[in-house]
Amino acid sequence: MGVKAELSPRSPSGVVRFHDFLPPRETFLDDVLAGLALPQKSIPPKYFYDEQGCRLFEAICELPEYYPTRTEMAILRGCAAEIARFIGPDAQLIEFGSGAQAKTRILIEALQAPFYVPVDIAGETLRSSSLELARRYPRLNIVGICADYSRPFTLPEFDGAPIRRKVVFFPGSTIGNFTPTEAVAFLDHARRTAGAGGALIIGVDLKKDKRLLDAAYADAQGVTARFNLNLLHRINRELHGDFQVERFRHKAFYDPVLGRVEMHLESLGSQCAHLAGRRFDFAAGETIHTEISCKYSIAEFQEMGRLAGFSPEKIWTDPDLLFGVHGMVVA
Ligand code: AVJ
Repeated sequence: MGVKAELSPRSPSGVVRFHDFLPPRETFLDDVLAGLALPQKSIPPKYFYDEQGCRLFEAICELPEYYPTRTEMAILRGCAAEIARFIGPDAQLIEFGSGAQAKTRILIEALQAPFYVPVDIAGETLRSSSLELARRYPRLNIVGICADYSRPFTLPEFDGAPIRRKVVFFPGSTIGNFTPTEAVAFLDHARRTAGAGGALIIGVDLKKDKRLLDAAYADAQGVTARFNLNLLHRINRELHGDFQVERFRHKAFYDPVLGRVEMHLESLGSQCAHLAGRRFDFAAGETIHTEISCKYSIAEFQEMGRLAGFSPEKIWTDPDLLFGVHGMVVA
């Protein structure tokens, strides 16, 4: 863990620095070993995002079938002034899972927010996006935190800065990767991060027609398949596993009863793979569950916010009601 000044203070006043709270590599190995030992083998979706996974996710966001990113961007653009009013002046914006920070720019521009704290597990992406943002907005102060945002990390202090409120920004419907129970616990963590007087701006994918959702998670070009299969490549690369990646296939479907998309990696035949001296057997058709993506109606999500100590105040949506951006304040 360390603090490193990557840029000296720039004119007129902005500063960029980075803090690292990276989980050790053993955490990845332990999580994969534990997940593969379960009756329904599974691996947490946060491990999708190595540098290659980040690139593939960026490509997913450009797909014609994957509506969430462009819809949320359009909502943020169209409602930027109103969102800025909701947030108010002199806010510190804390973004969980900041990635390429394209959505951030819309808010930063509208807000003139002087303090930005992106938190992301992918260190290179965090550094390059933050430095690029700093070039565009020279007065912006940025403290990039390289961390798994679902685990504890320390928020930076901005000495002598006039910060009126902390606002957690969690776009992209990443909250959908948690089960509803986990999501409430995560919202509670967001509320404690924002603190008294704080707020939350969170993007949440809405429930909708199964055909649209199935297509969004199993695109014609196979980019989502590559994103999913990259998890096995990553295990081979970083943990020296011997998965035969070409003998697995991407599987994704919306379950309207559970209100969620599930992604799996399905074994194309009976086979085994080795990792850290252990052997894992796969029957033909057996799957590794890699992701859930829960979808919520506006009312369902507002109720979850209340359970976590927020009071839901605003909802911004697109005309087709594909996606919702919620504005909530700490109750
Ligand atoms: C980044 C978690 C919001 O669930 O839609 C995209 C990830 N998975 N395509 C989602 C994802 C497959 C995405 N989130």
